[in-house]
Amino acid sequence: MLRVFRVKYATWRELRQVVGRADAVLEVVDARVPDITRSRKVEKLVERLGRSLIIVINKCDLIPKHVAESWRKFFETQGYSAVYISARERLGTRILRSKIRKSTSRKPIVAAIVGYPKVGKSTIINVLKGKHSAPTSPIPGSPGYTTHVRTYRTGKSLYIIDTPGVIPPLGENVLAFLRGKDPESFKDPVKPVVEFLKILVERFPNIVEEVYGVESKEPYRILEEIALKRKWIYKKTKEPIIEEAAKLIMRDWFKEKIVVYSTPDKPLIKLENFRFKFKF
Ligand SMILES: Nc1nc2c(ncn2[C@@H]2O[C@H](COP(=O)(O)OP(=O)(O)O)[C@@H](O)[C@H]2O)c(=O)[nH]1
Ligand SMILES: [Mg+2]
Repeated sequence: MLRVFRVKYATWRELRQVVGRADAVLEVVDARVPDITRSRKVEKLVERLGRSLIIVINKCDLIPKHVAESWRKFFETQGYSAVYISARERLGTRILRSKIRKSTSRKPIVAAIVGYPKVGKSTIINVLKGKHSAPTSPIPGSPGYTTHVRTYRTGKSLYIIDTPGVIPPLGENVLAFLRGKDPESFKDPVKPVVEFLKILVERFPNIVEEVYGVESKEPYRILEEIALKRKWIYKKTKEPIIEEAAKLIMRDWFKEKIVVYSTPDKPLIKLENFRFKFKF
């Protein structure tokens, strides 16, 4: 099959530029899997460039409040400033603004948003921009700076860089999937989803049946049944197209049809094991 469309992710160079232009960097993570959607590499980059970092745990409407609270504490004990919000429901955004203000003594403050794809970066930029913001360019305090990057003045002494820094999700495994890699960009979408289904079946035995009406507890069988139900079948062989079922599950995770979550004590995926297993 000819692939006509591929999502092009920002490069690390672009990410460094965005971070370099900011005083405060908001690292947005998905509240369901903050451990998986944070990036140590970005955190180190922000530190190295001497910017202040705020971890923004977004989509908190999807998890219990005490779990959001425990994640905030977890990040704070690691020495990071953290805040939990729901950009979609406009919850926690006042606290976020005040965190940004307190993060640096510089005035005005320029804030940048970074994170993996689909964590809610654009939604947060829009919320922070608000209704009454006005576009301003170039970035204050950088005379003669002429680029396409726009900042928005949002309230007193706070500017938001309009372009988010996108962290490229690498690899072909379940982490790449949860980090928002485009389903069409996987060479083989089945493997990462099988890894994911193994975790679901083990930890949340009813969820696959609830979401897909499929009773099997065996990942490949689950994919087959999902494909068969939707009549995704190879014409010649009559075999189910499990790649399509796998991509559906990837999309459904981001459509929030599947809601499970990590806690600091009980991560959805043990990252240590993963690094070892997949050698990265
Ligand atoms: N449940 C929930 N979904 C959100 C929230 N913020 C953003 N989203 C959704 O997450 C998806 C990706 O958001 P977007 O802002 O485009 O993410 P980006 O790729 O990081 O810019 C969209 O479907 C949003 O509606 C939130 O606070 N809660
Ligand atoms: Mg976006």
